[in-house]
Amino acid sequence: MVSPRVRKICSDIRSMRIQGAREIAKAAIEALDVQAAASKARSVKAMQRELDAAARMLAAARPTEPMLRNSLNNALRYLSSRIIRGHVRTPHELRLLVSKERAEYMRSIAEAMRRIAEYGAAEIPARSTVLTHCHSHTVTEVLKLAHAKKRISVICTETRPRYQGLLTAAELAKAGVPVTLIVDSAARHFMDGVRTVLVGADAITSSGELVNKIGTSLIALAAAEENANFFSCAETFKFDPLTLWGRVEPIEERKAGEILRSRMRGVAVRNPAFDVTPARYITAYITEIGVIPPASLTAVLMRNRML
Ligand code: RUB
Repeated sequence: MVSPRVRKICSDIRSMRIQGAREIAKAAIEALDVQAAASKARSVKAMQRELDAAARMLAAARPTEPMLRNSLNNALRYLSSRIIRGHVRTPHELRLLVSKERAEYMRSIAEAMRRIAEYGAAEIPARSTVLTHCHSHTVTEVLKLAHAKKRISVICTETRPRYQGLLTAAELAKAGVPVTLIVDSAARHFMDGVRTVLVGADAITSSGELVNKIGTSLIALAAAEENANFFSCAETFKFDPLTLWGRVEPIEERKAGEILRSRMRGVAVRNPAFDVTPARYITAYITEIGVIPPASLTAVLMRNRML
């Protein structure tokens, strides 16, 4: 039985009260811990079944999120390997292990973020302008560090229909980074003064394509036309291993109500949350293991035994 607190976390992910691939994945790992703590299961097997059910519900909350799926799969695989080896004998021991796993996950993704910020800041020329889209917790860390080292300024798009760009603008302004907010359709207009575009990632495919907030691919086209570098700042957990086997990343389509408050007679509304930027428009992925061009990403992950 999935705990009501875990159901609430799922609904916060669906409603985007929790947004951004990284925060969603963190919330899911926390939710496993919540599930284990609340569990009344009398056996390890029964508790494992509850954790599996919670993980399935969490993974379904936002379909375009490999970091969410990868993080949950990794955690469940680790728990079952410890159980199979006989290291976990009681529900209480499993609870402790889930809690330890959560702490280790938080430590490792904080370290990944720190590294991405270092690698990313190194790619940005001093006193230059960077354009970003939507709200990526990874990108804002890079921008804050780059500003501390190199005095940059940032242009950020408001990001229709949910206006996550306002979160970016507020966060950067609070950190003292000079930031200008523009409407999404002004990105081309401002691109001639931009040296670098930084965006986050929801999913990365085996052919190096980037799945990110709707509008990202138009910004990549404008950047290519102006010869601005276009980077995606992404933990390697954003890579979807199933795309190696031909899976096509699903694009989440959200309700029309996010675009129009009331329906317009005779007008259909489409609201895809993400789009796909082809690899040829991406200079490189800035990851915790280095700055990697899309064409070599799969090979590098394999070489590092991450696939
Ligand atoms: C957010 C978005 C972000 C990525 C990466 O979309 O597209 O660029 O999720 O974010 P939404 P992070 O607001 O629909 O979740 O770097 O924080 O993982």
